[in-house]
Amino acid sequence: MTSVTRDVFGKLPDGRTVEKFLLESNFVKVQIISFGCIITCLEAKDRHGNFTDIVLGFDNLEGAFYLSFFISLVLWKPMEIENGVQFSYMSADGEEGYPGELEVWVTYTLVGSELTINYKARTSKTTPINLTNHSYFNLAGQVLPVQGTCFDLRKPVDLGSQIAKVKGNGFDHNFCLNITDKQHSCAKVYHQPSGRVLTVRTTQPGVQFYTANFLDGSLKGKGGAVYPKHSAFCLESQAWPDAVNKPQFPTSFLYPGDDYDQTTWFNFSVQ
Ligand SMILES: *[C@@H]1O[C@H](CO)[C@@H](O)[C@H](O)[C@H]1NC(C)=O
Ligand SMILES: *[C@@H]1O[C@H](CO)[C@@H](O)[C@H](O)[C@H]1NC(C)=O
Ligand SMILES: *[C@@H]1O[C@H](CO)[C@@H](O)[C@H](O)[C@H]1NC(C)=O
Ligand SMILES: *[C@@H]1O[C@H](CO)[C@@H](O)[C@H](O)[C@H]1NC(C)=O
Ligand SMILES: CC(=O)N[C@H]1CO[C@H](CO)[C@@H](O)[C@@H]1O
Repeated sequence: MTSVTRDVFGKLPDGRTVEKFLLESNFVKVQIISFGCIITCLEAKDRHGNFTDIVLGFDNLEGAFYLSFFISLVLWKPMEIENGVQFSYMSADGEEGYPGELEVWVTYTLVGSELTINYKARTSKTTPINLTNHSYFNLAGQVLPVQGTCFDLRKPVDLGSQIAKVKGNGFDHNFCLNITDKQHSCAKVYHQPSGRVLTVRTTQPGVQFYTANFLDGSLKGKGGAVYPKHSAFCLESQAWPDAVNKPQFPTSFLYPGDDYDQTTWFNFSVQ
């Protein structure tokens, strides 16, 4: 049984209210705000049953980050649903240069140890759509095998020493998933000291693996915590880079009358 509680998170500079939703199961507590649908806090049990927040973030809206770093974020309209919350947004024709009025729904549900994120959209004109877009390094459309490279993460590796093998700052790359089913396993990350395991499944064709290469310890996060380089990772399920120009890639276009429907499952367990 998941409880859902709703409260005020803060106010935007223009006075609009940002709400927060706390979803709580016996295994996971997650807080999501209506500004950018951001997960501001996610607590998962370790092998001793202790909850700890395992996402980076900031205590409040004033925590410069949300406002100055993510100024392209928008305020979504929230609705409480069973086991979760659904956010909707109407993107006007031409917003950020994209054609069509796009109605978007993002739904977070928590059941037991698993957090599910479903993305749905409808458009009035044909448009590419990629709801987890962040301006990260782009592989420029070349699909290469990972075998024999530092990118071969198909078998477990020690993340700290693997990052050192990547040229440049660390991982910030799209991995092309080998889709055999509508829903497929995408990643498993194990933290030995706490016993926590994060497994990710998705319906999306790719995942951007990012190892927080641009954090440098200058940002002050929750409770004054300092976030150094490589102190976190992101697993962003997404369309492959440059799919709009590559007909051989899984399509990222949404056509009028069709439904965009993508889901990612984050399962927090212990081992
Ligand atoms: C985990 O919980 C146990 C039992 O409540 C407690 O004794 C222990 O100190 C906690 N460990 C940490 C790291 O918080
Ligand atoms: C993709 O998966 C199929 C079925 O498991 C396998 O036969 C094929 O070799 C895989 N392709 C790549 C590029 O790994
Ligand atoms: C999707 O967004 C990612 C960034 O998260 C970007 O690298 C990729 O090029 C985008 N793909 C498309 C088809 O827009
Ligand atoms: C989450 O992962 C655990 C451990 O692998 C598994 O027992 C559980 O069934 C998973 N939950 C769901 C909803 O798939
Ligand atoms: C492909 C794509 O959508 N790129 C955009 C991702 O987001 C950044 C920052 O908002 C834009 O500058 C890119 O154009």
